[in-house]
Amino acid sequence: MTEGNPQNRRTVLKAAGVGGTMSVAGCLNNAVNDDSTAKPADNQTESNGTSPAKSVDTDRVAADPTELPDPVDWNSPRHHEVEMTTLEQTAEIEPGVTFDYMTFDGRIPGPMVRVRQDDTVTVSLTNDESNAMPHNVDFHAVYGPGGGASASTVQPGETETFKFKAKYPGVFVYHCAVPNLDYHISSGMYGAILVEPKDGLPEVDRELYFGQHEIYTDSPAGEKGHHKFDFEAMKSEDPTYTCLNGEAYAITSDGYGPVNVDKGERIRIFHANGGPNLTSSWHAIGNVWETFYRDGAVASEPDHYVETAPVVPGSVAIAEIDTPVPEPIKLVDHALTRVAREGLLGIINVEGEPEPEIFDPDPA
Ligand SMILES: [Cu+2]
Repeated sequence: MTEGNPQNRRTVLKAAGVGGTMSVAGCLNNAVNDDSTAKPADNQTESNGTSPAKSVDTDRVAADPTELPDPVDWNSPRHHEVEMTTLEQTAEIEPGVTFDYMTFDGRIPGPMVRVRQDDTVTVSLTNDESNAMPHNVDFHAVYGPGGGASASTVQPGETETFKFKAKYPGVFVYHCAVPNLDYHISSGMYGAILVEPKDGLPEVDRELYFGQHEIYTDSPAGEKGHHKFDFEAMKSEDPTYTCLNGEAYAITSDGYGPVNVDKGERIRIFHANGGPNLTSSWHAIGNVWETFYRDGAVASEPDHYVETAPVVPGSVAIAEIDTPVPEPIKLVDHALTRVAREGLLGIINVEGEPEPEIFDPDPA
């Protein structure tokens, strides 16, 4: 835990310009020079003895939001073999800030598992031999002890297996559920499983898969060096970073780049909230959830034209949006401090010709 005045935990900050047209988030560690976003007194970096940054095991933990399985195209029950490997790896939350992550298959959120209702699934969970801790996986799509957690608890260098039948449709979180499960989830161990209803989901032009979770460290956001996990901050539910896909501002031009789409596409977005603790007030700046499945409950009728929707920890929401005008759509948690100061932002960049009948930035 950071020593000294807790008010100083996050003195290195940058506003993300969430309301502007052009501005997107920058690295939090640039904020010390950003006079427009902080009072002078707030512009002092607390020196708390953050350790030097570690060498990284991987250049990236942020999952590519365009990588998810294709829609179900089969009409009778199938069997699936799902193999996942848990990895404990040091990587950067943002440039110059390292953290000891834990992941499924080296990415956050972990890979989406996609099946059809009444399919069967054999899950083989391998705990990489380089790891130090036991891990397991609890699928919220499973009827069974711990959602498979007890059957999949696995020591480093070993593999454990269980099988289940996906009896009910929806999209659900999976996560590590060892006794320190909040620590493991906050370090990155969560993902989503989509159980499509027997009649499938409506066709869309594109699907994207994001995950939100919060990271609790012993140093202020943006302070360069190695950030150790901070159990006291977690117990206070006071995160240092709140991330989309595991890293600060990963899916923006300051990270790995936005997702580019063509004007007119209809897009389905899966938003997994791993938590472990904070509800997301999920919102798209410059757009609206045209169709919204609360908690990913696809067997229920969706809502329409929802501006901001709660996505509680341990759930995955589904939204479908239309893209009638070119613009950067900003995916945020409308608890906007998390956007301005904790790293949470993703951009969908809609490309195409202007549509002044719908939006005219400069009317005559
Ligand atoms: Cu774990």
